[in-house]
Amino acid sequence: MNAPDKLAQFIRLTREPLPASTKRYLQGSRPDIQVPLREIMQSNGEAITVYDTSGPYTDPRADIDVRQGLPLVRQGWVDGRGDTELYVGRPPFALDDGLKNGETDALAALRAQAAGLQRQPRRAKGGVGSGANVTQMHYARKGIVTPEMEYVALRENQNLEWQAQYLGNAEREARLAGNSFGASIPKVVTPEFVRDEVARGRAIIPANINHTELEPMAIGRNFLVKINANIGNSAVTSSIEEEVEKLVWSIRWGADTVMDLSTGKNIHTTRDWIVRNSPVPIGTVPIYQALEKVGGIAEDLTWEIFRDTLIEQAEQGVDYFTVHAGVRLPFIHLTANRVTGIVSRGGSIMAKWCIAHHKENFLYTHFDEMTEIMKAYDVSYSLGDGLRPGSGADANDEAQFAELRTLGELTHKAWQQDVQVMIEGPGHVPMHMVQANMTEQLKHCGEAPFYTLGPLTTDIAPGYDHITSGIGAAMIGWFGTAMLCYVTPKEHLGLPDREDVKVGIITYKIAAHVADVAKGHPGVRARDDALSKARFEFRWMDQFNLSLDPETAKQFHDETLPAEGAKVAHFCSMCGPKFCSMKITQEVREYAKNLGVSEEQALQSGMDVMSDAFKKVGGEIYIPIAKA
Ligand code: IRN
Repeated sequence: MNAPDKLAQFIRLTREPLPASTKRYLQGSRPDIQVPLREIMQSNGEAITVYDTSGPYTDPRADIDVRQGLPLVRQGWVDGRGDTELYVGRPPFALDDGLKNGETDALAALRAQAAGLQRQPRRAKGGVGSGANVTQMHYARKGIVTPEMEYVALRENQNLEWQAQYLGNAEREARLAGNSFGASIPKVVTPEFVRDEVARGRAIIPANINHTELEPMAIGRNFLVKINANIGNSAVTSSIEEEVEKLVWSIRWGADTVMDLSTGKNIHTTRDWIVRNSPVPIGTVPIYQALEKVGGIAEDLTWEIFRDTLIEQAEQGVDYFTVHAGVRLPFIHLTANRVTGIVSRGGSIMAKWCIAHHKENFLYTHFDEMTEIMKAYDVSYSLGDGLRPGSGADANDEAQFAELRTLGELTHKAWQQDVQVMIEGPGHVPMHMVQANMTEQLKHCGEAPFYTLGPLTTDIAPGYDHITSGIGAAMIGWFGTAMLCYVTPKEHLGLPDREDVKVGIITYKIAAHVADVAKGHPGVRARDDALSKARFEFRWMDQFNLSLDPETAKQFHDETLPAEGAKVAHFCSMCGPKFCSMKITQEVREYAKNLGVSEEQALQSGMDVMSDAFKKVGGEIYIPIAKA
């Protein structure tokens, strides 16, 4: 089987909806605003809806051909604004073997068109440098509510009916109320609220005008916490098909954005495949590709090569760029006495360039020019943390915070041109030092969304760094981080495979969800409550189906009790039939009901009976064997 066919087969497999799940759409104010959600139906007839990142892949009605890419859900919205133009972009496959083999640009373009992957790019009318601006922030600041904003608003509201019931119970609501550390989370997200958050820079909607396959989403402290999964080949391993597989796989389990960190061969084509087949925003670190273009020699990088790379990727539809513009020349010496020096790939590339030329980082000196490019395509900045700590010992040091303050300064510069920004954060930070990161970020970066890598709370568990970092991610998510960059069990050890990607995502879905619950996001507890109820009522299949990873939950259960009958049994193999606490509670309730007394009275009378019996046998805890 050839590679695209193998991929098509894999996609058929991942097109299976998750168990008991149906894709539904919320209808917006115009026919082409249809917001997906997943409805999980329980055996008692009650349904729970959950946020759905899986795109058309899990919609049985969608006709998907990976060679053609996904349907262009945003095309009408972008066209409708009438402020963009088609133009002749870069030749495709600029760095791939096609051109290296002597193929002309025109031939390469034809080949790409035949493959259904080459699209004529679009930019703001007038192009880069004309001042034209097509960012969501620009519209928001003009008071325009875009279809993207309305889409996001509908998407953020989950289980409104459940909320009505829950919020009606004042005692419970008060007891379980969250602490959002100063965030202002609305009870119902409206399109106007989204517009206001984007206008203030407190949220971003990463949505390149060339990524019309995108189902928009928001990243911001007052919205649900999001997670990012990194995929990408390296020079050593992995192929284009495998990368698209990882994309489809990642969104199936809940990745809200995906970053393509490819560094090896076919970097341009891999990205084309990924963007054309992605319903979630795609991020990249363009300096990686720029480095490929200069044969891996950091000193040979120039602003011009970097600028061309930005435009090439913006034309393809990349939604956000990690840019390590805060790695300033005067900060580099601050890392000299660190235990782990500079651990960011992009950060170390820029540090090497600065030292070699003894010049200020060209990403810093050309920042305004770069922003001109971002606004012509609506690419969002993800300002990179090139000086993040790579060990607990280096956490919160001057190098890290000097860079963070610079990222704050650059945020305000980007906002002058209405370009959307989020700020990347660490890294490795012990638990007691996590909150300071959020506090500093809020202080210096004007509430621009924070996007952190974990942080890893200890360094002693290679092989388990999804857990060491999941702890830090849950904490910092609660304090206000808007997006969590996942870490897989293979972190520090090797390139993750499909199973590692899934484990990383599920771990981060847990971190994001517990943060949402702690912050008091309305509606998010619905799933916890439904699952708890199913557990208490021994509705095993419902318990599996409501979980983040139904397959694993069912598999673990079935390892010891595989029979179908066990799926309705009132116990599991953990405690066995006699010691199941939930079963005993239910028996108490049943007993009380039969006696026509309250649960407390039933318990008391049971206690009295046992107390009498105890006294009758002498009232001793330890009874001599002979007497017993
Ligand atoms: C996220 C927060 N801090 C770093 N990240 C991610 O790390 C970033 O989004 C990208 O996926 C990756 C960049 O790594 P380097 O180049 O900084 O090591």
